[in-house]
Amino acid sequence: MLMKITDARVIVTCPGRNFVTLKVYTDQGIYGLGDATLNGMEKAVTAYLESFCIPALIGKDPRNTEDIWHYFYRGSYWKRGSVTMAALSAIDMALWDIKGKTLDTPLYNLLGGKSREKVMVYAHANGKTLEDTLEKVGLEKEKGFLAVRVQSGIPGIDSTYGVAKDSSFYEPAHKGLPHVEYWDTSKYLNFIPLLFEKVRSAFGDDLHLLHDVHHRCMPIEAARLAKELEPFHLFWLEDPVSGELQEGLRLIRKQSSTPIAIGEVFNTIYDYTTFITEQLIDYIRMPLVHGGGITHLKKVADFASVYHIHTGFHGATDLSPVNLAASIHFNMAINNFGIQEYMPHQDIVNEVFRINYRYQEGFLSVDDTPGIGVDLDEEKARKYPYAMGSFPVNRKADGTMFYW
Ligand code: EZ4
Ligand code: CO
Repeated sequence: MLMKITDARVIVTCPGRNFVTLKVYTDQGIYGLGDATLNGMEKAVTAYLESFCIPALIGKDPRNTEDIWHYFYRGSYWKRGSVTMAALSAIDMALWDIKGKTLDTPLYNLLGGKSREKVMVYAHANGKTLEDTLEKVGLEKEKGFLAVRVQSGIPGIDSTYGVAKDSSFYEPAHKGLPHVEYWDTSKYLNFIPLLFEKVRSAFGDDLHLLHDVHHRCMPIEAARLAKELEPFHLFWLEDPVSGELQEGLRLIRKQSSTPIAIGEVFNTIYDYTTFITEQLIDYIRMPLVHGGGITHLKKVADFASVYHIHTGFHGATDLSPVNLAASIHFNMAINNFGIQEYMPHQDIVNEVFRINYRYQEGFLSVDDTPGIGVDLDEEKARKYPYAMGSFPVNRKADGTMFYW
């Protein structure tokens, strides 16, 4: 049998926030969906898909997921990079979706079947003050979560990334151009160990606790933090330093046994080689949607497993339900799954996307719909046109630009 890609389209919709979805059509009447959402850079990914990838896809056999991946990766002179890899991720996801639908089987079956029935997820607790944060952790625990990421406003710092002013939902980007936020690492470092001491003593030893530093420390500061948090047994400390300096993790590692997760902004295995081969981290954060899709992440996860490193994919609400469903399939299948980040999308998002997963008592599971199993209602999607949004930028009190 022959099978051919006949067309593909990019659908950009903004039910509360922007999502970019690639829809790939075949001559067999089957189509596949892939997530290409890159927060703040949605139009850049769309332009690359529309100006090059889609015309290059037409006529190819969608079943050749491996060759098509390499056509866009090796075949491209300008390799790697968030924008091009998000586009390639969407292509890859859509083709695996088609493969599952063609073979009438859910994606996890194509990746080795089930290693588990459901995947453990972590929730988010963000409070403006220590007391507020303690209360938020309690609320997540009541919803059955076994793992909670704890972020808090810091005394003396006006606004803290990841801690929403309006706490009804989590949205790191703002409409329009970047806001400026001011940052003070020493205030942060003085406060966080106290926060975790309180959370641990309030909720006991069983609850898994996570924390995201958002790349805000120098290696030696991160080493101090990891060491001071050691008594509170974190599940992980995320992005303690800016991840492009892989050698920086050696300093942290020498000082502390606090597990480290890194890489939500990475996009290929080459961002991880020192981390993995020197066992400098414990969890891979790079998600399917930004790390080259299923084809590439399967290789990264397998490589990591040799070094006893687990997955812990990024899963904030600025990644679409297509990515989340694909991630659950992937997590069900691989042996070295660790944890999956989970924030429920707002209801209007789940009106645009028809989802096939559900949350129950600390875990997510997917049903047996073939392929990835998520669909997109294009008529509803059209009701929510693109709206520009961007991340805040960070400056120190004296005005110096600071990292992400
Ligand atoms: O900054 O989803 O671990 N989660 C995070 C998120 C990310 C945003 C990026 O778009 O760090 O808040
Ligand atoms: Co993060």
